[in-house]
Amino acid sequence: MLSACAPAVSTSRLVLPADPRVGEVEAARHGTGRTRSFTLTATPSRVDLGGPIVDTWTYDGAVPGREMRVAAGDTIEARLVNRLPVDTSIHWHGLALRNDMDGAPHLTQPPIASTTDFTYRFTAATPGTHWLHPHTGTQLDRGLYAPLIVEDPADPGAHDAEWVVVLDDWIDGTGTDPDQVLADLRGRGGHAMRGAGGRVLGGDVSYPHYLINGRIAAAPTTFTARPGQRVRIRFINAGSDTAFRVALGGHRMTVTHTDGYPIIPVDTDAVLIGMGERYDVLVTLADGVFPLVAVAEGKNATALAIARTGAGAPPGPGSRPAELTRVTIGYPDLSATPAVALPAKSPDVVHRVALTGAMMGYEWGINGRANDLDARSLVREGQRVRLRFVNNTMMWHPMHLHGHTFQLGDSGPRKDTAVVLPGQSVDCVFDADNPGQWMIHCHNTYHAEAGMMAVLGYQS
Ligand SMILES: [Cu+2]
Repeated sequence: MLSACAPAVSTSRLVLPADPRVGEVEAARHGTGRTRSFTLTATPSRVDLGGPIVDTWTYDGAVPGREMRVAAGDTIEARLVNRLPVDTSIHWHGLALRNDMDGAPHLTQPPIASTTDFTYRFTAATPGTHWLHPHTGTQLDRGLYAPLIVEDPADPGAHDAEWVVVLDDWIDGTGTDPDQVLADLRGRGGHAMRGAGGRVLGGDVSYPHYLINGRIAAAPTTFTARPGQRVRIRFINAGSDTAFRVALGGHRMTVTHTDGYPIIPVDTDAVLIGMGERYDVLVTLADGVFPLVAVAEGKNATALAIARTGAGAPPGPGSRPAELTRVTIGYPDLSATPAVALPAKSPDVVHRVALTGAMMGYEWGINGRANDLDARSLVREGQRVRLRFVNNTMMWHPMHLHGHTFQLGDSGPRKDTAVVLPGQSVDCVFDADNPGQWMIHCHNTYHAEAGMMAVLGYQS
């Protein structure tokens, strides 16, 4: 069963992050020649979520962290200053970047120790709605995340304004912290909320707060525009254990991008977003005040933001627009545009990636192995690869591959994070064009930390 993963590493050479080939591929990326410099300080902070005051960890005191926005081809030079009491790192989620800057400790770089700093430097070649977050322990479930928007000069820009909407589930500083949450899940075998609310996409953790752009529903942020303006909304699910169903009251949405890549546009009333996923939509705003609602699936709670183009009282924190229960698009409704669809080709290598979990205890794994960075699915540069995620557990998993944007099946959307439902399988197809060692993992922070991590390894 594991034959695809079994070839002995000793008989072939792994292309490691320091391999000259990594630098050669980087040099071949089309760059603008422009360098954009940033400094991020990961630091303990006291944050107001719109009522609740929490002690947490942030980038530069803000939740979400300050948006990083560059043009495709710019070189990002980002100095991370670690003022946390522990190691950290930054992963640039969605970018196909050089392997040694991917931010996966122990795989692509040493951990960045407390009171030290590290400068990331890489070409941001992949346009789209991306984001950044630590790849260390449960840190993502604190306040350490920020949007990373890579603008596409080739994008027609058929919109008047942009609204970046970051979704999150929040527990840190409310009498517990994510490390304690993980310890509690392990202590009681986890899965307390599985199937809660009758939703397939429930979670393991009951959060006290759900946020849009760092605010609870009782104190929402407001996006202001003029009636008739066309707005590009960039949704990012930065949650750790929550799928969100989003809708804008009084509006339909046209979905244009999945995980940063263009799709053939599809109209919908609502969009379901797993952890790590991004969707871009276009809406033409009507005249008035409208709730943008994110339902935490299976958790009987919502997050809220307001779109205002005219007069009126803002909708209340319990708003549940009718659009939430109308049409919700799913993967079968989506196709990559011809420009980014993969040309037809039979795979050179197929890897079966079984998602596994023990019946007892809070243990997750890939192909039965927990957090095993030596459990590599091996590929060679130039190969067409098919990863077949097979979910043998009772829980859903948003599976993320670093360094690549795969296509779902032979004609689906391009993505880097794909929801795999219990008992189902999902085929992720890509060309191996970014040599190095890359994480494959569940984007449920607690599943990943409890073992659902493995590696896609290039060999030469
Ligand atoms: Cu999972």
